[in-house]
Amino acid sequence: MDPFLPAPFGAVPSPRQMAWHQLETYGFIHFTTNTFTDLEWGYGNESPAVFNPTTLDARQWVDTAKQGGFKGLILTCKHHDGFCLWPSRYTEHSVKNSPWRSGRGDVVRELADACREGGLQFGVYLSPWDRNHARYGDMAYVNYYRDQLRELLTHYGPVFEVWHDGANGGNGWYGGADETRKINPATYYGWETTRSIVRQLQPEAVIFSDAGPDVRWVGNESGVGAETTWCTFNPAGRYAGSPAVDDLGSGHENGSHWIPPETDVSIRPGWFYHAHEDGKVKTPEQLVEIYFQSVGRGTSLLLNLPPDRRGLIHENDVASLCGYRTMLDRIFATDLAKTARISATHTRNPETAPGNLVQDDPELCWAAPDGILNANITLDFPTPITFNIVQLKETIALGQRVRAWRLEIVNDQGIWEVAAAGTTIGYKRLVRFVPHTTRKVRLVLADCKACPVLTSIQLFYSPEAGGNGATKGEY
Ligand code: FUL
Repeated sequence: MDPFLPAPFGAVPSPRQMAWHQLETYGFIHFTTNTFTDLEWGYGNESPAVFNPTTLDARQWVDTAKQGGFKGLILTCKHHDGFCLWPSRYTEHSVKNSPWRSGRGDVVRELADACREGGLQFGVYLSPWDRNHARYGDMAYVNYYRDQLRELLTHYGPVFEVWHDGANGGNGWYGGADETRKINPATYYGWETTRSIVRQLQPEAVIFSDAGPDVRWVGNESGVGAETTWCTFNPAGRYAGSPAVDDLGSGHENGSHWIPPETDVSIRPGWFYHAHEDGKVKTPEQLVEIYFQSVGRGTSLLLNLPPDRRGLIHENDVASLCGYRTMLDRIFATDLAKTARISATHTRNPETAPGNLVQDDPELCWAAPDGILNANITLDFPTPITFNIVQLKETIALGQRVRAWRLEIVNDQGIWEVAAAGTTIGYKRLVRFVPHTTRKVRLVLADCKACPVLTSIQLFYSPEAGGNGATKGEY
């Protein structure tokens, strides 16, 4: 522990969670028999013969994700229909009985390799609910699930995230039984044991579910994080598929564990590719909006890019994603805060000077002395700046401390005026507002749970940042 820094406050991220926060955006790949049957949830009775992408190219998925600025890809190795995209030795219901690559293909291998080659992280989604498996509902299936997880976590190199979705039980084919099976999601899967398998085989991987243990669901599939986002969370009594509660987005201010939210959303209306949705791909503007409302609210963004029947990400999706990236690059091209002389009402010591906030160095921070629960940081500019976006970063390695802040400017009359305000900051907080021109800006940390510690403050100007150019809903 650095002697110049304050002691950590409350629950703090583990090293694997810190690495995950820094990814910020990564992609989801939903692909299975559904792609060929036009379904969202396969019933489990699909013949492997339907799985036959004509020109599957995992490198194209990786290239597309990289063009979007994404740092990883998570593949639906098995969705609820039970079809496996790798030749699992525990089932015949997989690519090995499909015509694709004459039954010798392995989508998991192709994507894991392409990710490694392209410098992306690779993650796995393995649906706990399996509508194909005859033994779904008893212990034999849970063992099967764990065996499959072991295959995926042993044979395909490093995995950065293991995704357990919460859809559970219901009607299905179940090896021909063709019936409805109900399980108790709180107890059936024995999650503690399954998690220990992940920890043992891939200690660096974060585990996602509705309740963590490393990353939690944001609580909706529309790409929106909560205005107030605490990474702290009380997971007691929660599990994958817990009845929906509306605290997933906001978390718990004094939560016992660090379990940050992940915002998952599809670039199309559905999670799987459907030709009839080719005209409904989200526009670059909509994706930028999602970025501001997810990453900009302290969550990570998991954006789904479903390959089509060729096994390629469709041209419309590629075009939208590139458009989104170009817009973001333009919006964040120039950090105006860098030209400021920066001072603070309270500073802990010379090592944590306020000038650190504009250095663009995640290792540096500004910190207030112990016991200081509100402080101001002032930026003086040699010439007036015009800006309409603020980006703040809290030094989350030491915990989430800020409960309320506002950004003020000196207006034409020389009076301090509020430009923006918010509650939590966390890993990253972005707020857009009407443009202001000024030579003096101050960040008022109005209410903190412990002495504040920030990593950066950045200011940008962009006429295309969206958010209706207004502060509405932001404070
Ligand atoms: C949900 C599933 O039911 C959807 O099909 C999709 O995979 C989504 C990401 O998770 O639980």
